[in-house]
Amino acid sequence: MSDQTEEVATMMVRTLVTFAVVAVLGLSACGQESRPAALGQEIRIVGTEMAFSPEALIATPGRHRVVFTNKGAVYHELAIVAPAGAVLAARSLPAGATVAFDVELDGPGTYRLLCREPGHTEAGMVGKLTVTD
Ligand SMILES: [Cu+2]
Repeated sequence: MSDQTEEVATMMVRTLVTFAVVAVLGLSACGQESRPAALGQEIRIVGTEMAFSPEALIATPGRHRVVFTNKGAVYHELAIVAPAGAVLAARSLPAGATVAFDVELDGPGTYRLLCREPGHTEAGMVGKLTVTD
């Protein structure tokens, strides 16, 4: 092999190793979604037709930053509903948009995630946020 060929081969190996590392990191990130979001950690939720991902989350009580992304093709909403029924926060987004907002989770209980765009809740676009100490 000429020096140049060897250099190209080395670069290709490095690139492959980089891809492998990124893939492994990506996989482990997916595995963490069901873990509790500690205070100060972002709660990331993705909406598509017709589901939230993840559809079940766990968080500690208190103030959290929520990042909602609409990866669907139509408008989707994320409404966070307290156990007693009060809507704590709601954002409706066009396809491809992302919004970040803060929500105060007052105490332990089962909070609901809803998309209230016409027909979406009925089609199963709902989720669950369990708040536990
Ligand atoms: Cu929706």
